[in-house]
Amino acid sequence: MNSIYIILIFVLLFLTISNTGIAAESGREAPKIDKMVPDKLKTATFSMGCFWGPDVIFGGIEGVWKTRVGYAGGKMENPTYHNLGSHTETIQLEYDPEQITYKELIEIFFDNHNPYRKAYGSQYKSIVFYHNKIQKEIFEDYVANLDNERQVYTELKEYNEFYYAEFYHQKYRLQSYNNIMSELKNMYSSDQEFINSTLTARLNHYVGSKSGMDLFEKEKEFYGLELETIDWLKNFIKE
Ligand code: MHO
Repeated sequence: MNSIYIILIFVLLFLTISNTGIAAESGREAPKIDKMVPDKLKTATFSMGCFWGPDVIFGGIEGVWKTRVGYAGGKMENPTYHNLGSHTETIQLEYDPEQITYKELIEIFFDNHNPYRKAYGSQYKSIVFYHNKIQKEIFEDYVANLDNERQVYTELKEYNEFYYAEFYHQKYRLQSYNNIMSELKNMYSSDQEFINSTLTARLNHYVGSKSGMDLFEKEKEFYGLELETIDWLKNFIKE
């Protein structure tokens, strides 16, 4: 008999705790698109100049679900923007290989920076960090088949460690749009969630490039944004 009461008390206690948990979270509803992220994502890591640009570009690629910027390739632990050591500005992506291939990502990588120029310093080097043998071979094949004689300065390195850049560098272009940011603040409970959100990756692409209308039209119902914001974006995106 006694044990039944004890169990009952625990059940009630659990219900109370879980309820306050939900209540505390009320008003914070992650956008639907962030719940649609496929399970089996793969990671790609590239350095291609200032990381703000590639964050905008890859954020608008269908099949790329997450982007984040940071530092990689150097020796120092916990680098920061103003104390980089030998690290390089780097973008890291999570993509669905059934929607986009690594070869296609490599194409985007080459099309969006100049791999034929030697970088002035380690901060802006061109690097492909491969996560496995297949990625390495795809990169090597791609370079071997470039039909020109110019020297490619892109380095090929085995992926080792990626340090997140400071929050203000993440989805950098998006962060300057206060109208959208104030709405987003109600959707995420941490910086980490904001950084790794598909919605923020997409929005950063739209405001940073004024393009991506097709993807916008396709996905906008899953963004969970106010109608006013959707209309504002529709006008803002040019193509
Ligand atoms: N200092 C350059 C590049 C910034 S990027 C994070 C600029 O202000 O545009 O290296």
